[in-house]
Amino acid sequence: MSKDLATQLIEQLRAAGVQRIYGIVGDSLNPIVDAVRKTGGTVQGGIDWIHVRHEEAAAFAASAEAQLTGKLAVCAGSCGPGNLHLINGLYDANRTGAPVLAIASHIPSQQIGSGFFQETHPDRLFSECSVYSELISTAAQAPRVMHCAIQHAVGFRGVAVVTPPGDIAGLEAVAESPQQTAYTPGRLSPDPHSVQLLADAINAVDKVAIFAGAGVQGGHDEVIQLAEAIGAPIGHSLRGKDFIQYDNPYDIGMTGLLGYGAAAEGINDADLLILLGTDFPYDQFLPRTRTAQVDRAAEKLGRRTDVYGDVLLTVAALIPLVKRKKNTRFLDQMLKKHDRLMNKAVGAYTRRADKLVPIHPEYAASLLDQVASRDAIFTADTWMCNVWTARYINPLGTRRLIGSYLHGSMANALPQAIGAQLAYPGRQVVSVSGDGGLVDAARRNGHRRSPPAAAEHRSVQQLHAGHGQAGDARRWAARLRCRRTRHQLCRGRHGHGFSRRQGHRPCRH
Ligand SMILES: Cc1ncc(C[n+]2csc(CCOP(=O)(O)OP(=O)(O)O)c2C)c(N)n1
Ligand SMILES: [Mg+2]
Repeated sequence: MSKDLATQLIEQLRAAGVQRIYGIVGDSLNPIVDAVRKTGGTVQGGIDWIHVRHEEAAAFAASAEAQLTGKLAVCAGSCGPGNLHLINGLYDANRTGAPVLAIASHIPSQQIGSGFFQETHPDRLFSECSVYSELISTAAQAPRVMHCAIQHAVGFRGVAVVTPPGDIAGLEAVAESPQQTAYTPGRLSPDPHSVQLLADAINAVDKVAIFAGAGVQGGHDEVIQLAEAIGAPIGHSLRGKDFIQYDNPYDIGMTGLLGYGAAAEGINDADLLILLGTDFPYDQFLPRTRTAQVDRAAEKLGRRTDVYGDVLLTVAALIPLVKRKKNTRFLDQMLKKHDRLMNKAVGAYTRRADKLVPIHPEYAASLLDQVASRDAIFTADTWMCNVWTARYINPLGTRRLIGSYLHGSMANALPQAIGAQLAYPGRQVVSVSGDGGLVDAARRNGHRRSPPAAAEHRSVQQLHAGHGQAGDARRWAARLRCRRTRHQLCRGRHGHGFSRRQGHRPCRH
């Protein structure tokens, strides 16, 4: 076969359905970049190269794409510092279970181990933030490594890293590529005995509460049905929000650092708390005993009345085994309390707030909820933007909200929004960025102040929360429907909160 190895590796990615690679071109990565160029881009059924100005943005964008589509997404960095810049975004992707493949190219193969210019050991470096990380040493080995990397990323839902030295990527391809089979994730059926034990535990007590995480995705109706049968209020984690908060008459909000509503009390007052598809890390917000857990990640089980299985299948198996609870006093109390708290604490920030100066970010977030489209994708920066989006954005079952929820990196929202917009060009994408996160993301994208979400990605809408100069939340909100605009609620150096003074950038339409 007369093609170079880089071309073969890129063909394998094409066969796996990859449409774009995020990264920065250069030195050891050039054979790969050239192979991408030769595909002619997506207009010719090939792969697009999406240029970023810092590889961390490449990893976050690929991660967002993978999280939203559930499919493999790819980023790349050249040897040494180039792929070191990927690492924060890759940690985030791996923790979040996003199937991302990173091409971390390497120094010339004959120099490995000599302390050469830019030398690192990517296969070792990335081992902690990946499910697979392998050095490519020969042309004969390469297609198998690429195949294994793809399978690991999609099968184990995490990051796979392949490390081709630049000279090896330029060698002639010598081995056939393994056949790329379509991968459809299956569901994990629970052991009936464990389900019976959980049903017994539920039947033995009066007050049961549910805490739902991202693992409830696809099981919304079954969880609601279970809650109805056993009179259980449902709290949720931030990652569970998209999949359980909508159309949920038993919703009592969130607990933990970003908590609101009656979830904290509901969880603590229950005789039994059932954790569904969540590995909520904050022990101090969970009761120490009286918990049961359902999860398909075996490594997260073992401390409770556990069931190893998919939430959907486990809950469906559980429903016929639980005795319907006639006494719904606990549920009624919690729902009433939740209602009161939502009105008093959460609602208070948005009532009669339209005249307040500076404009409250809660009010801006509530406007955003009203005017954003029904299938909008929101990305939120770590910390206060998480709080505001968690409280005021309604998922509706059709929207998506992602952030750096497990890794907690700042400056994630803008690059994630770029990945989301490229994956879904027809959907509205809104990045809700902190001023700190925005400046950080801006610097990485080579701008002195606020980034235009890169000229080529202007359809991303940005809501900036932060300091100083201003826009007007209502004007911004009214224009949100106007595509290709960027409006800043705030930007600058001094003071907190939103201001309605000077500096509003006019809509470019
Ligand atoms: C990469 C990184 N650096 C530092 C931190 C620590 N940190 C967490 S939130 C935060 C402030 C973020 O500021 P901003 O984006 O303006 O958010 P807000 O002020 O709205 O909370 C910092 C520095 C982090 N989580 N990640
Ligand atoms: Mg800030």
